[in-house]
Amino acid sequence: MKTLKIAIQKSGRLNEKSVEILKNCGLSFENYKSSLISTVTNFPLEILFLRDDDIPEYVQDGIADLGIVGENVIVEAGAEVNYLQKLGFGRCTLKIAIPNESQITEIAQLSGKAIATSYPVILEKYLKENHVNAEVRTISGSVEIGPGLGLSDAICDIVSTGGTLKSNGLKPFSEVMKSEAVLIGKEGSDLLPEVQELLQRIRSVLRAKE
Ligand code: PRT
Ligand code: ZN
Repeated sequence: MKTLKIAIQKSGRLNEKSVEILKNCGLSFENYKSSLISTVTNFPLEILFLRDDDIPEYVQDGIADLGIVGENVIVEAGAEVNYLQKLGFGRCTLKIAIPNESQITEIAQLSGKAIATSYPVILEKYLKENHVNAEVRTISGSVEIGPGLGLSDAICDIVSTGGTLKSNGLKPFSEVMKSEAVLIGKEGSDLLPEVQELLQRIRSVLRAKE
């Protein structure tokens, strides 16, 4: 039997639920915070613990056969991978938000404005589709403070409860994409019997939760 590799987030918002779904599939493995790789003792599988940003490429390049990561990260990376299964956790929405006092009411009014984001690829595509010519400012984190600092007129970031927007004096303006955690595979990996077996187990865990 081929030993598969699955890449999951090492720490962060998707780590706990990713570990949980694999354990619920009946897989036994140690989950030490310090380890970067863990061997499943009752299934031909190794688990790689990575930064979420690295997961789409690892799967595209076949370093891992499978991965669990947010759709937003896959689309931003432009990775060519197969979506095998939506997993129902890590749900969020990438939104454009503007300061509470902003007079902007229509998307066309974003033309000529600066928008701060950590998702330049997704944002550029959205602006293009909406025929908006705005300046995209890429920053790696704490995007929400951009408008307050005079760095940008708007932001494009992930929103879940909306609390972060609120506490930074911002309001949601438009929805760019919805996202949740998904199981991805290298193209063709779904043909492997071991992948089929794991996929079946994951689907029955998800069905039991419904
Ligand atoms: O270290 P590593 O690179 O692996 O992790 P990371 O820091 O890049 O990502 P992490 O762990 O923060 O998020 C992993 C994934 O969880 C994201 O790629 C999304 O798919 C998903 N997710 C779900 C979220 C959120 N909800 C979320 N609320 N990712 C980020 N946030 C942040 C958002 O950026 C904003 O700062 O939470 C804030 C907004 O939350 P609310 O509840 O105040 O609206
Ligand atoms: Zn990340």
